Amino acid sequence: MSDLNEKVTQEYDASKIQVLEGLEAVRMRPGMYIGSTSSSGLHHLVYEIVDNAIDEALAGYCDHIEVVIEEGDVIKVTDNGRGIPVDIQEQTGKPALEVVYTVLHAGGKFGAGGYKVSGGLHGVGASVVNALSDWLEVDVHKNGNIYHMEFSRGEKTKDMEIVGTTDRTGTVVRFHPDPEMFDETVYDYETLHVRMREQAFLNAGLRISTKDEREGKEAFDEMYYEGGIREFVTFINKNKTPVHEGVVYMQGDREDATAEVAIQWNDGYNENMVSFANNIHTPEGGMHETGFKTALTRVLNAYGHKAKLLKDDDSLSGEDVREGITAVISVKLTNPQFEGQTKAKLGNSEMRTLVDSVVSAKLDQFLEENPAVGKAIIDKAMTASRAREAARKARESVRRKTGLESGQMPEKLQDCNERDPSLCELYVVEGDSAAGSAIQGRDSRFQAILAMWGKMLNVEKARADKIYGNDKLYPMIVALGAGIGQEFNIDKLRYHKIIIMADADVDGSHIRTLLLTFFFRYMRPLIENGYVYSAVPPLYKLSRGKTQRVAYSDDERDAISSELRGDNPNAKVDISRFKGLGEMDPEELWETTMNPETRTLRRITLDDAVKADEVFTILMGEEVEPRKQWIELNAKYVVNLDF
Ligand code: 1YM
Repeated sequence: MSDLNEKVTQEYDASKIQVLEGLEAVRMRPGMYIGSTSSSGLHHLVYEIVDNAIDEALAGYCDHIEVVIEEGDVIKVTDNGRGIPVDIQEQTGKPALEVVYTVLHAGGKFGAGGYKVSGGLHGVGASVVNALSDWLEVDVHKNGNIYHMEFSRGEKTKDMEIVGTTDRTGTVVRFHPDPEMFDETVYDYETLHVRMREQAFLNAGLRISTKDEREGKEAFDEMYYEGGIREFVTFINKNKTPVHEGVVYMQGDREDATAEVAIQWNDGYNENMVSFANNIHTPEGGMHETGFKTALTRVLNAYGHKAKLLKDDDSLSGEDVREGITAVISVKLTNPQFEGQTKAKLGNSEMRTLVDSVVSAKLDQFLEENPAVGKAIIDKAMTASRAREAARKARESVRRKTGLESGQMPEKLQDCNERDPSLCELYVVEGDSAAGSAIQGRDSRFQAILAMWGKMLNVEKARADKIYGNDKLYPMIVALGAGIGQEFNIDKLRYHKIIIMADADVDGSHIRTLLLTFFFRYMRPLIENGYVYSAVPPLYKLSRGKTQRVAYSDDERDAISSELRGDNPNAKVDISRFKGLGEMDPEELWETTMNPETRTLRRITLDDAVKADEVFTILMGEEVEPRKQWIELNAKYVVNLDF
């Protein structure tokens, strides 16, 4: 495995495991350890186990990992590493394997002299997964033997014993998430598949295979990328048109860290930068991104002047040189410092210096050797620069005409009385009659309504100047009050909950997708800060006699129906399906969808910016064929088009 980190010289030694805390803490406050007990936390369990296997790969001992969803949502993770140590640990008198799975924070990687590189942030590991599983078993192939152990809810249920012989080494973990701990225990294969693909891109030479056995699938999806993040960039750009051939790849080390950057420009207008530290996505950026941006702007300006592609007084801004770029930045370091609201920002300043120097040295060299690519990039940035100047002028004229700075609010907005943004909610409502009901039903003290209708501008195909001038988006930009794009200022935002309320039909998902595309492209901090929500209207109305209830899912419908029937199996319960928001009267809408006491909101996350970008591009981009394919493939899900 040429591209993986070199072997760590220091070997495992049982005394290096540090014992920190008991596992009850995990079951008391699961959210503290895995983020949440919703679907995201459920999937997090798999990542924790896989992380240990990836650490083993980073240490140079493992080159294949399998992840399988078995019947009944049992997860099985297999690697071909050394196998978790099974010898008796002095401090506890127990096998190291048992300690790793029953003691919080136990693991070689927490002791000094452990792995060169490990996840760090999410490295709470195996014992957390064990604590949150109603059943977990481990088989370690090592020393020619298969060592087997079982657990339940963090407690050992079977002592370690040898159950057979083997001619390989590695670890196999199978677990079932504890239904007492999670809102739901059904795994989404696509979510795991996308995450594993990302990990395969980030670890060149590592093979990851995934399979969903729940519907009798026989074959594995295989992911193996010799080119690592170069292939990641090609993958992200697959439905885009590059402006130059090939991906520019840059790599460099210092004694305790390595940095890799891969970039390619396409003919679009968006900047798509994805960064990682120790394989952990850092959507809030940080020092590695800063180092990249500074160096990119400096190197391209210097090259442009040197190659006489730029006039003496021409100067390209950071935004200009990043227009249409797809960039993947990946750093691996010993002591990552994660900062920011969601701990998704890298704080190590030495990574700024490292990435800056890698890009400075390697990009300049690349441009010297590939002048045609250099010219394509500089031309693209020059066009961006001119367009940005035109956009600035357009914006100023719109501002003057419409009094954007006068604080005047658009007609389509029914504002609330409250002025503290942290208490204010903006419902963006699709359709006239739904907006009418929402205006009557709302609590006008803190709930504002913005009506939207008609076909919205497809923001993927438009540049910033058109967006300011657009009659659908303009009222929203003004209502939110924080500007767009580079000028977006979250401190000026007028509402901290922006709730998209649209029907659960194709038109509804269309408007939702368009709005999310717009937020994603031009107001991304809104999503990053967790300010964007999707309202969840009920699907069914049930009534028996005078009792009326609503249900938000098929399961809930069935549960309420049998509850209403009580002991009387012949009782008639009327069930009708809500056709749309517009059909509800104001009280119904308030009670089911808007009242903070009773409503359900789904927060829109940017968990997977790469995936979101892919879907947006497919649905909105120039290429018709991938869009057709996507819609055909996902036709049955289109109703739930959410990110
Ligand atoms: C399917 C999950 O956990 N693999 C795995 C874990 C470990 C090792 C190898 C390992 C580490 C070391 C030495 C070392 C772990 N070991 C520990 C501890 N796959 C999976 N593969 N030998 C083997 O760190 O030096 C924790 S995880 F603490 F025991 F060393």
